Amino acid sequence: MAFTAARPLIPPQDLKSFQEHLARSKRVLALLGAGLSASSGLPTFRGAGGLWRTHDAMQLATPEAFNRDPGLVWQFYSYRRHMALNAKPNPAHYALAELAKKNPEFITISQNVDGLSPRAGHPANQLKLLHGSLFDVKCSEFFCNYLETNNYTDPIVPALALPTDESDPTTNEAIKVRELDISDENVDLPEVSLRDLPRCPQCQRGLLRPGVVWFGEWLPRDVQRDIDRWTAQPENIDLIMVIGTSAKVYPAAGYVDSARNKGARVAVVNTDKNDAPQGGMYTNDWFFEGDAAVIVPELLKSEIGEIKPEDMRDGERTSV
Ligand code: BV8
Repeated sequence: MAFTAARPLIPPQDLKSFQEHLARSKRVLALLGAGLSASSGLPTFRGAGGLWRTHDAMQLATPEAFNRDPGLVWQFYSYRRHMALNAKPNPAHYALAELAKKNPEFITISQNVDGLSPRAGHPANQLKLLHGSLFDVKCSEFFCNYLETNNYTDPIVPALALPTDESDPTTNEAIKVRELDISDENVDLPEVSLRDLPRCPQCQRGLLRPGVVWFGEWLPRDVQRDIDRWTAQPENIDLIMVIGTSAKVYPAAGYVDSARNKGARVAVVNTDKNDAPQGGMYTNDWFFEGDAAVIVPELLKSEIGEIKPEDMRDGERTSV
């Protein structure tokens, strides 16, 4: 999918004042949400009314849903793994990675579990994956600490393979398999039985579950500690960029106010003018309305130059 960067309508005076502030900024934060990956073809949580098939996506992202129907929850996550593996980081992912390479005091807090920022080469020590990753799996047994990172096997077990439609007349080859989009409620979901779900190789008892943070679960302590240590340093925070997030989920959304309390100016990038952080917008803040994949590279160009297609080398796609 070619990313033709249409010349965005960023008001020149806003672009100028933002880039002047960025040039002066030493300690910078970014808070990322699903909107950052929207132009990579990945649905946001709010997109499609927050539904996956007929289910509230936020309800599926809970330990209760997994205990009730682990097959359905695994179909939801296997689908998202498949989509993310077949998506590509966009220029905004690369631009943020470039700024991180240039400024070691630029810390990025991501709510995204899609793996696109790591694949864009974002330095891992400056990228805080607050809600985990689709490509980590762990045992669901309370007393088992089994964790496997960077599992890109797709599907993770044969029973989670996407149903296909071999009768698609539009194909010219003899048998061209077309994967069916199971996020569409009109597509039948294959039966998945408990014994076909991924099992923990360590305790041999528990089911494996996606290595993401579900609602009602604590955030990864080490990640939260790292962020809190960095924000608690005596120096001011000069800027926080709030990119493609509705900033409604906590504790993640709370970092906007913590940065503000440390002197930060706020720059929001969002397609929806109404999706400003709950604390509201102050006079010397910026709201850049539009597609993050187009606006973010433009905003950061003064610091990192142009993001050219040849710069967009996609990293971690080991097993596809
Ligand atoms: C916890 C991983 C302690 C899984 C996720 C304080 C107040 C109120 C509630 C709470 C509170 N503290 C805690 C809570 C409860 C809860 C919470 O916040 N609930 C919300 C719904 C009110 N928080 C928790 O449960 C957290 N844990 O608090 O533990 C505890 C422990 C025990 C008991 C009690 C408490 C855990 C939260 C983490 C949950 N896991 N993800 C998975 O992904 O499946 S959250 C998940 O949803 C995402 O990670 C993200 O955080 C959130 C979705 O938000 P966004 O990413 O912003 O996406 P969204 O679709 O909403 O918006 C997209 C935006 O992009 C829009 O603004 C749109 O306009 C814009 N956009 C679209 N296209 C583009 C674009 N912008 C630019 N360009 C585009 N092209």
